[in-house]
Amino acid sequence: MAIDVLGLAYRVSIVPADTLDEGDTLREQNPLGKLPCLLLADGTAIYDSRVIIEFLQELTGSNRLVPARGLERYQVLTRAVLADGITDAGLLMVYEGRFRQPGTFSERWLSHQRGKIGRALAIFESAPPPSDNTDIVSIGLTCALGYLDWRKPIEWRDRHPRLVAWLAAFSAHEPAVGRTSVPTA
Ligand SMILES: N[C@@H](CCC(=O)N[C@@H](CS)C(=O)NCC(=O)O)C(=O)O
Repeated sequence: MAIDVLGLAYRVSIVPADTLDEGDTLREQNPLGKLPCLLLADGTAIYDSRVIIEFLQELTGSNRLVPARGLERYQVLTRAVLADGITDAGLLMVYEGRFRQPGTFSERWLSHQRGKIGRALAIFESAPPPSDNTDIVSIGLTCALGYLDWRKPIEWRDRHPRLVAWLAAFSAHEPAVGRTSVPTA
């Protein structure tokens, strides 16, 4: 989404990778085997998504997604970490189902992750970001809510009406959301 927002889509090719495939070149590019990973023409690999966003922003000479300096920069980065934490906890819940045999899931672990998601969602529900501004927070929150909708580690819509409205409003404001969302059907 950041690539799209910064007008760099024409310079970047999206290459699918399989994080579970030991033979996928992803593990040579990012030893952690995680996506996203930005590969430059000279072979330099840049990860994770926050670092990629900072790099792309510097490339375009803008401060559009992350403020350049001052307390505002660290407040925005902290909110972005809170949004990403929802995705990270959701991923760990999904992986619990994916990597363990049925019947061996740890309810304590799932509940631990659910707590992180619930607390972070409560903060955003009480103070959603402006829906008419695209930055690293609104991008991260859109990805987090999109991930919850996609993989469904928890149901979030019933208890977060302001976030439901925020996501609809932000998606209407920022065309990159529609262009980068998971295809349905
Ligand atoms: N904080 C990282 C999270 C990256 C991440 O966890 N990506 C998942 C996407 S499926 C992944 O690659 N998981 C594979 C794994 O953890 O082995 C970022 O924002 O780039």
